[in-house]
Amino acid sequence: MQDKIALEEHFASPDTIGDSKHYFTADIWPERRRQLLDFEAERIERMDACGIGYTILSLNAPAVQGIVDTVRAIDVARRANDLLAEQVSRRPERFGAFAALPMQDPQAAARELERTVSELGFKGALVNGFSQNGTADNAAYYDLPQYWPFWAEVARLDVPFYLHPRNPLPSQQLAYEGHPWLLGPAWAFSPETGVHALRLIGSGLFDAYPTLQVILGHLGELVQNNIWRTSHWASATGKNPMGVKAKRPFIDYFRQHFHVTTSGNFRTIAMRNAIEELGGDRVLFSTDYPFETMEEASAWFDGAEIGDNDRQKIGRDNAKQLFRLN
Ligand code: GRE
Ligand code: ZN
Repeated sequence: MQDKIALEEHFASPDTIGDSKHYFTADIWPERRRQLLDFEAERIERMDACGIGYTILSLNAPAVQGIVDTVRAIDVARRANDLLAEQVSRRPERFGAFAALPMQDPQAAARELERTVSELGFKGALVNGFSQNGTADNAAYYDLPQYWPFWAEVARLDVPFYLHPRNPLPSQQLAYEGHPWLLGPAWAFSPETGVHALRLIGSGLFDAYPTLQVILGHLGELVQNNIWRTSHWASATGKNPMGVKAKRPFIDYFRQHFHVTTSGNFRTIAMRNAIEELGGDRVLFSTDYPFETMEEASAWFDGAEIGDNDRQKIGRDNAKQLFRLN
């Protein structure tokens, strides 16, 4: 398929490039490093070769979310966003931008979102899970009350919020001890991100801000796979006596406030499941470059056994609509 749009496509700034290194062996890292820092050369070549017309770029992970010093988090986010804005302005027909946000300070995050969306034309934000706030062993999740004014700003600006994975903190990795291969994309990214998404739902956030739209990568970060059971037990209308605040069944919020992308999960059964669960309007193509290859993502997607109407929507039209692209 030509002219696909991809939404989870990463770059790194000089401040954040080191965060991606440990995922790769020493022989592979120099190539990934080069690809993360590149905008105009290899990235465009590969997009052309793979039929990807437009990508919305975002910073690597955990990057800003892993910076304990709030002043530095604000500074690194701003510099990364300015670097990205400069690159996008050179090729606005090929690149759009998601803002990195210093969520350690909700007011600063709201201001940076306003700046990047209103002044720089960014399409929304991509945030790498909870933020380490003040001390390294502190995780701030965005359902907490101090974030609600931030969400009001997201709703006011009317842009999507992409909740991207990061690993749980070392103090929360008991189940992974002795099995470091379970961390990162192999497993830990998805339950960590899925729990965060469910916290947003359960907090009643979407009752307060009924227009908010959240994007999850990797075909739904396991939320999709368990949504009936979660909804069955956790909803206020269900069996759970533990004080969930959300008024309606979880599955309703999942269907009305979430989109999922194919980033890093090139599995037709899982994509079909997403189409059935959320509808073909809420599934969007992405690759997760350079952690995955555009070639594998595109070859899989272009040939996947889904209807051609769904392929057009997932490959391009849904993104055009969600981000109001021409
Ligand atoms: C990502 O950010 O998407 C990512 C990493 C590290 C490994 C794989 C991956 O940050 O998809
Ligand atoms: Zn990613």
